[in-house]
Amino acid sequence: MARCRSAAVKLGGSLITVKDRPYTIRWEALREASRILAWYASKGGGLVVVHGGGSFGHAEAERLQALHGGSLPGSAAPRIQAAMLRLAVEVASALVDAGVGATLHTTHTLCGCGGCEYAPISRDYSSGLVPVLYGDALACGGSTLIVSGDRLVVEAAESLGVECVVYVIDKPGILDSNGKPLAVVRAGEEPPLLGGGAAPDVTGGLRAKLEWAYRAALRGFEVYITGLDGLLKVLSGGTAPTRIEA
Ligand code: IP8
Repeated sequence: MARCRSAAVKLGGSLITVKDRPYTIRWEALREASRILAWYASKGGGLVVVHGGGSFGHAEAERLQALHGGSLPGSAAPRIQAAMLRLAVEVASALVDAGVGATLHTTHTLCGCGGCEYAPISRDYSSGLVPVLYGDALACGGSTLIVSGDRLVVEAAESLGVECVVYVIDKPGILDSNGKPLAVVRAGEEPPLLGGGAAPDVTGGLRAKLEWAYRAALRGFEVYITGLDGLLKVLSGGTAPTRIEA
């Protein structure tokens, strides 16, 4: 386990949910991810897990946005929070069932309108537990702020001082124009296939993820955007497509 002795792992909403079917979990993918993370933690790897909104938070936010003429008033936050909490409980439970000492933190109580507080996460991480947090929503003034898990995973990595940031998605990496995963993408490059899918995504999809990945690489983390096979390779000390370089 030479390369990543500690890692912040973002389980993408596209990986753990069926993004175009509201409130539907991809159980096989979630259980497989949980097994890999349990193996890593059992080998002594320090770990924080963040997950995305998929067909829970994104679908709910999009539905409420349509209801309110394109914007999200502060009164929309509770329903999005409830949707995310449902998913978060399932993710944390799957991790615990696989043997991970997962401890769930509700993002909307850790975060304020100006930023998030990572001390409770550091406390649990220092005790050998695996903090779990997730993309979420909170009421700020008169509107709802969506906090992306892609951002949280970078901030959590910084505050815990882990070595690697791994974004796990439902593809084997960032794809080239032939649909093959690119081995490396350098910060600022514009890969060809970033187009969003038909499923709702209120935080900017793959393009926004890549921007956060670039920031993490520029701040000195070893960063990957990869699939479940890639996650296993990276956490085993190897490398996998797509490595994001500064
Ligand atoms: O899927 C978004 O988190 P992400 C969470 O990590 C919500 O961007 C509430 C849509």
